[in-house]
Amino acid sequence: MTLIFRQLFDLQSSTYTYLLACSERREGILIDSVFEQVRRDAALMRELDLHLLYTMETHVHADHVTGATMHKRGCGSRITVPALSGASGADIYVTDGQSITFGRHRLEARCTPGHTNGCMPYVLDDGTMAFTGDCLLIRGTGRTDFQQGDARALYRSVHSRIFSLPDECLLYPGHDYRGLTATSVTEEERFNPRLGGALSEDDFVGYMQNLKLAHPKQMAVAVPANLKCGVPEAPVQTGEPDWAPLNYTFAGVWEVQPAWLEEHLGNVQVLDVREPEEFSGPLGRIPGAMLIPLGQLSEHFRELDKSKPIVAVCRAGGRSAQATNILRQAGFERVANLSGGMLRWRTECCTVQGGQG
Ligand SMILES: N[C@@H](CCC(=O)N[C@@H](CS)C(=O)NCC(=O)O)C(=O)O
Ligand SMILES: [Fe+2]
Repeated sequence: MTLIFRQLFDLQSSTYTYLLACSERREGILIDSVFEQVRRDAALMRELDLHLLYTMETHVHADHVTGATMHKRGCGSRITVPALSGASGADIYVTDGQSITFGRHRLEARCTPGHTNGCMPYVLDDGTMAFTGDCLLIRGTGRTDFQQGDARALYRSVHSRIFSLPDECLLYPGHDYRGLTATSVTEEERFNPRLGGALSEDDFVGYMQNLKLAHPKQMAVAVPANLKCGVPEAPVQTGEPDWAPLNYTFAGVWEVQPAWLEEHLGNVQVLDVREPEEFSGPLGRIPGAMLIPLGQLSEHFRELDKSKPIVAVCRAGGRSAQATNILRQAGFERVANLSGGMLRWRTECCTVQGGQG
């Protein structure tokens, strides 16, 4: 029973989202999802063949909007928030000591007020990993100057609820502003410059009173939205393409399936980006496909019909994925990659022009 674990990053807010899942039952959870990354994270869940059971918030974030509601709308996941967070619209209001189970694994909630009242790190059942949210960062801590921030409470929370975990327990923070990814209990106990080593509660209060950080840029939008679990103010313009049932991959490519393309060959422009000898070679080609080898694509944009969506194809779907990136950068909006290229096209018995058997 292996734990599937991914640390995902949102560059805009320096937020970490954690995916944890049970390899046997294929059930997973996301801790601190980000609104702008919902499409990416949903793609990863799909590619790993995982069912999202819960999105879990460590607290009401001030710097980004949670993706909880959008995930719920997309796949029916249930929203958990800390009971003391003040957020409404969740499915589960988590209290101290409560367990959240996914497959054969379990996370236990640990209440740690200080950054906000409702801060709730989660500890994995075997004590090897904890997700600290903004309570404890790597060689740092969450700020205590807004929401219900309280430096004394935070010092006590970290010492009693985090430093009491096993020494080797790996700690995964809600953010890191330097690109660091993980730390451990013993490391932070010894080296945290705000509250580790011999530093006292009064030392910590003095440190925090003089942090003088600018407020997060998104705060005015993020806090009210997160108090409603990330329900968007206005109907969301998702930017989802509507000309075909496209699939977004974790690699960042929009893909179309062979069966759809075969039925809609007349409505799109099929662009084959293989070399000429492949185009006339044994794999054959898609009826009506236009040949522009990938290396020459940027010199031939004018030959493409802007009024029709473009589906790019190659042998196995790699070069054509790159072609879709090039076309998007050049301003073509309705562009997709043929999933699996000619190899899959043939496996699925779609119509081939030329080629062998
Ligand atoms: N500059 C960041 C703000 C960063 C920030 O305030 N982060 C909060 C987390 S919600 C924090 O507690 N930071 C502690 C620190 O940076 O020491 C932004 O605009 O989003
Ligand atoms: Fe925060």
